[in-house]
Amino acid sequence: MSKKSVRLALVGLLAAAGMFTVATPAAQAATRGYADCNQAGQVCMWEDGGAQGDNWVTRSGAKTGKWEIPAWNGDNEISSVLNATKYCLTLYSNDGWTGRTLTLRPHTYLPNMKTGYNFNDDAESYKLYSC
Ligand SMILES: [Ca+2]
Ligand SMILES: [Ca+2]
Repeated sequence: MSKKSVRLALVGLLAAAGMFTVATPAAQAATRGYADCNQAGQVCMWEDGGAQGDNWVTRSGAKTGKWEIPAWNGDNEISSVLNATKYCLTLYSNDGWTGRTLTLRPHTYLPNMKTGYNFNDDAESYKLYSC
């Protein structure tokens, strides 16, 4: 079973147990699209190519730093990335800023990591830094 299937099954179980209410689509936050992310000068990462699917990461470009991609909300899922900040963005294939890396220069968009980058569904943590 894929991680996504496990996640969906878990949500179903918890909902069936009455532990929480499943939000209707209208109640969920709108997925952040390419245009909004670009205009805001942020880092955004999406489940699918072309800035589609779940928007797992939205990070301000106001300051540098290191962040985890949450284990059940983005790890090994990212297929497109926009770095609309003035900083360099390095993706790491493992938690804790370890493993293989892929670096995006400032103002760079990778619309489809399935082709050519050898990093599809691979990123688990990331860093923003001056370069
Ligand atoms: Ca993906
Ligand atoms: Ca992670």
